[in-house]
Amino acid sequence: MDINYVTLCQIDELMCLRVDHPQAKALIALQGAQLLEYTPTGEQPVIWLSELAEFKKGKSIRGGIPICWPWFGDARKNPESVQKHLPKGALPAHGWVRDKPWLLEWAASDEERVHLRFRFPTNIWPAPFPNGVELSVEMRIGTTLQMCLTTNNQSDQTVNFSQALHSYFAISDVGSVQIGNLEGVTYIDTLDDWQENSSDTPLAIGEEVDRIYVDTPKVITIADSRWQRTIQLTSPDAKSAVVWNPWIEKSKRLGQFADDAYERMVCVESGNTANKSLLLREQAAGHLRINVGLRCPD
Ligand code: TA6
Repeated sequence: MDINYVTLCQIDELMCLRVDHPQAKALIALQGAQLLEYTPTGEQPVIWLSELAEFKKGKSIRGGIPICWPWFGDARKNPESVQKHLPKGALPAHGWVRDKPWLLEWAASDEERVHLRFRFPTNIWPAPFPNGVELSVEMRIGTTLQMCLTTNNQSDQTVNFSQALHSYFAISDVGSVQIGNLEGVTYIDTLDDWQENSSDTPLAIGEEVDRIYVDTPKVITIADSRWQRTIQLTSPDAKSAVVWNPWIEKSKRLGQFADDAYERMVCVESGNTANKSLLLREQAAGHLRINVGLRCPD
């Protein structure tokens, strides 16, 4: 590849793109078009990758920004409108595409950023999911990270799906961060029998958290007092956001996850999940965009 700042490399079984640009470094696996690392120049990493990440064909990689599509989480916990498109029987968590090869369709760079576009190599899906639904993702990697996941419904029917950009953010220490802008926002607590709840204070993490916030604001912040920065996650199209930290006990049960890794990461996953799944009419396209940037503390 002769694009400035981008080199093709192999890590164990997987082909990856390494971005080394004056403004930022990044690593992307062609499997899942999964951004694995993102570090703006002169900063601590913004996106977290497990120290125990495995680069094996057909196996999801722990960390980065997995693309969850055309369903999020447990397929059977999705609305009927999403499930009606899915085959019966066992289905993997977080959809079909995060552990499959994608194609690099386009790459360019300038002094500001590297711009990449990946396409899922087929629009033929397991029945009864409609054929002709195309999936692509664009990434702009510079002083901020921008991603846009596009679903292009070229089929002759309406399609319902749930989706998320499952971002693992790097933090200094779980006791030093607060998730902001979710005060007063209703969430579904998957750890409390999927009951609805809300809180009037910024979220500090002191136990396992696995919440689906709905009707979320465009901007969610991760304030990190020890690294003296705030990660700003802007998601103009998302109608939901999952906040997840496995805490102590679940960390011991997770694959590719050190027992103390919960101290160094938090997931804030912009998407259209739970009762905020997306309906796309035939010949229509839908976008899920995120912009990740750093803000010095106020
Ligand atoms: O982040 C929400 C969540 O659904 C959690 O419940 C946890 O399962 C996490 O995703 C990780 O899922 P994975 O399949 O990548 O281990």
